Amino acid sequence: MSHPVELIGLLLAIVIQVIIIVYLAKKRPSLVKRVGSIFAIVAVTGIIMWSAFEFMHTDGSMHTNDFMIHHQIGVKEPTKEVIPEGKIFAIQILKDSFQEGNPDYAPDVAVVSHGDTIQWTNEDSTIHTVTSKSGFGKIFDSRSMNSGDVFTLNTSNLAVGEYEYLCVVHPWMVSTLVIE
Ligand SMILES: [Cu+2]
Repeated sequence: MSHPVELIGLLLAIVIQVIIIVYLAKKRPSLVKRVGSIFAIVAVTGIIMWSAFEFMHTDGSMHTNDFMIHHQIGVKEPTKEVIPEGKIFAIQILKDSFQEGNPDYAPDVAVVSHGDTIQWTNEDSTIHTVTSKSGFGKIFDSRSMNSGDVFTLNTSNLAVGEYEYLCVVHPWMVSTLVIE
């Protein structure tokens, strides 16, 4: 689930209803059946609406749910388009690279000029990362990259030298970045 806040809210609503039903079962058994069925309808409606919102959000075409999320976790800043300075150097995360032994990052050793912008594109069907081996992501880390995602790294903030990097999901995927 991508929205833990909503999930907690839903669970809380269910727990509260259960507590009320248990309480009524002790005090007024005759009321339980009626109250119980109302709660059941409310719960089912809630779950349907919740998954509908979830669907609309993943779909990306409707933004009704964005309004709700903003209220819960604060308004997201619109992502700014980063205009890279210097050349762009493309590295592919190859298809089927998740399988141990297959070629992973291409080129395996990327030699770039200081100031170049590197763009890793995940051309595989599964999640990968681009994570500096040194400090385990301390120098650079793409975090989870879904299929089709692009990770951009501006090398002007990095020192000249050799950097090994790996995929934390498939640690046998190791390649080298050389900044000259
Ligand atoms: Cu991977």
